[in-house]
Amino acid sequence: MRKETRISRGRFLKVVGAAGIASSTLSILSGCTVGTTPQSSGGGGSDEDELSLYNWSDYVNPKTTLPNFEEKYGVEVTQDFFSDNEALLAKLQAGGTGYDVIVPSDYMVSIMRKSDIIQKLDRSKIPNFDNVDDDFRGLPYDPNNEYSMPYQWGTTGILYNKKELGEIDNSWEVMWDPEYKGEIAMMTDVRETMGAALKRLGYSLNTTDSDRLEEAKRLLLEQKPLLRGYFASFEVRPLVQNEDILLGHVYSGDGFLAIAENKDLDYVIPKEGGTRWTDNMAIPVGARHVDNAHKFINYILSAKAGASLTNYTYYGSPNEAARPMIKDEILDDPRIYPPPEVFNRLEAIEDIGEATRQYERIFTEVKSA
Ligand code: N2P
Repeated sequence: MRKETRISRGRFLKVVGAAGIASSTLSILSGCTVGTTPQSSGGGGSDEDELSLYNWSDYVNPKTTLPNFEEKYGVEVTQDFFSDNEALLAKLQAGGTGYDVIVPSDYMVSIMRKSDIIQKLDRSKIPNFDNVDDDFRGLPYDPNNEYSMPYQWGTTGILYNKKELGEIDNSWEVMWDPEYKGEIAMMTDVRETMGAALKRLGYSLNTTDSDRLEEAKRLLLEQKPLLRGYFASFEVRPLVQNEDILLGHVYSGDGFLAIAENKDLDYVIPKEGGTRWTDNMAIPVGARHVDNAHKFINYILSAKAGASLTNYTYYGSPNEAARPMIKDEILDDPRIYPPPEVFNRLEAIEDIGEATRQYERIFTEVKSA
């Protein structure tokens, strides 16, 4: 059983593993911090020795990423989890989080820049930016990397039980198949689930066309009675892994973590296309440990930390220098590093401005229907 254990000031702060799903769910649902809250940093050690990270679940190598940073810099890291970009945004908008490093995806970096939620980076403190692959520099959401540095990238697709279903036709259609009623889970992530419906219809997942969005709504309403429910990706994973359901909509790494535990599962990127995303490290306005935040970002961009991340998470690395240390079985896996004909059918989620509200309204209506 995998475990993520961190020790802080001689105490176990938390254990994340099978049981940790519950604890990270609680943290997300209640908005509570697991471990020492950034606001209550008493108990020894100065503020300068701390770093508060707000991250996706299962997004560090539990053996190396945080422990090695803590040891190298003498900084104690507290990690909280969010379930999707919208939850991250809402938390930051509410203010007073004390987070020092957050990990928004591409379009969310753009939204956070426009809303003054993240601050400019001091690039002189991040020399390891030199390690970043050209393909991951200057992306449209932050053309000069003034506010963000890439963390990991991946895709969103379908985790399924191959033993029960055989090789499935790799199409979003399977998630609408009445034969699997009650055996399907979709993500609560608005842009991902609206995106899946739009892709199934053959549209861009960044469309702002109201008619197309209404069509996607009808498709999601048609699917809803077939679903076990809408869940965060890290909650879909155990449902499929433990064979409670047959088909789950997941971020690729959650799929591969499940496959590592259950060889009867597989992950596919639907032929109609889906999302490819890049997650990024950024420093919120109001962060209390800005210097440590820069140290952390620079550390993650080291070749060793970058490779160690990908060797655990099964997400792609934007770190070119890390490549020689990434396991061949990952680099050669077309489900992780898709070939151009698959990759080119994927789209990055973009900041679509005012139309965001329309996506949110429709998805709320679908969920409450
Ligand atoms: C990590 C989830 C990756 C985030 N488990 C998707 N953007």
